[in-house]
Amino acid sequence: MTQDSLRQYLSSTLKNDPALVFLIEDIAAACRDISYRVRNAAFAGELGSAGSVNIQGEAQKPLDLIANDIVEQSCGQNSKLAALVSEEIEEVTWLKTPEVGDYLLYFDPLDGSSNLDVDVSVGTIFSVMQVRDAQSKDVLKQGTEQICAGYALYGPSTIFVLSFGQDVNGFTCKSGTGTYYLTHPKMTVPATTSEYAINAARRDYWEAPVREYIDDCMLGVNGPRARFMNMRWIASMVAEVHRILVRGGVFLYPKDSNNAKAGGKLRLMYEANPMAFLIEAAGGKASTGHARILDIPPTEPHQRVPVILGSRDEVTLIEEYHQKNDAS
Ligand code: AHM
Ligand code: MG
Repeated sequence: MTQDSLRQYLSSTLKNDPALVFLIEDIAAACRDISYRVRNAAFAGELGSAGSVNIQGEAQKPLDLIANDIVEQSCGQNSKLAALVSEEIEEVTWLKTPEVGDYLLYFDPLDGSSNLDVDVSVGTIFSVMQVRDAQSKDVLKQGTEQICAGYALYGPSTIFVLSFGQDVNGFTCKSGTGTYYLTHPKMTVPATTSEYAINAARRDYWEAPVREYIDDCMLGVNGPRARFMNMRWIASMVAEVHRILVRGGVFLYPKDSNNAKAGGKLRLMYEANPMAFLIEAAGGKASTGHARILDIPPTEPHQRVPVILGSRDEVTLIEEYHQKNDAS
């Protein structure tokens, strides 16, 4: 079987936009380097904690910071990249005076990094938007403005998944050569599913509609779902979204009484937006429980939001639990 390389795919898909081709290639190259650093971290003394906290108040791992630097260095020379918004850096990094058409790159350098020490899959998530007003240093654009989003998953293989809003395509990095080949063309999310993912340890914090939905799932064949509902929790959103793009499912990180003050757990600009963009492009749905994630007006670069995404009918059903609760 002949597979296109990422380079071939990008140059045929983005014929008129060489600067975007360069940017995606730089991101993909950064992900290859991060993958290498993750796989070799134990030899370099790069596991464990860095002893610092990020803007979210979360302990940083050495690899969070290393991954951030790798993306910055790999993409920072792109003449059309105006700014970087990273989970690990409080301030927006402006690289130039913004001009119309310049790119803005939002990224989570190492999602799921609490899994590093236990050797469970982690990844890099990214989103690209474009400057619309010259001279305006504005990175707070809603998710519908994304022109491209994707992630790299560092699991048994390193896979780079990408969408410009139509198809979602996955490219596996071939060990030895480091070339990415199109191995997962046109990934789609089935409309229905019997699999959900949530951190059930937080049950006492959940709002009523989430608790009712999960309780109904757990009742299995004897409950309102009338079937066995399988459960998964990896604690790396990037790995959960990949599973959903491969075999369907639903992922929830809802607002609850413990994270409500912050607005939720996951970050809008570099976690929820890019994943919502990919899931919608693959035929799925992404919601807060009340509204479409891509329609959320951002208020700050590190804003957190509730996230419910995956198979379309299942997300709609969870929204109905919220509507019923609102009406009662
Ligand atoms: P991170 O970006 O600091 O790794 O945090 C985000 C991660 C998600 O990947 C995952 O879904 C969630 O946090 C796991 O949370 P929990 O610790 O409640 O299982
Ligand atoms: Mg993350």
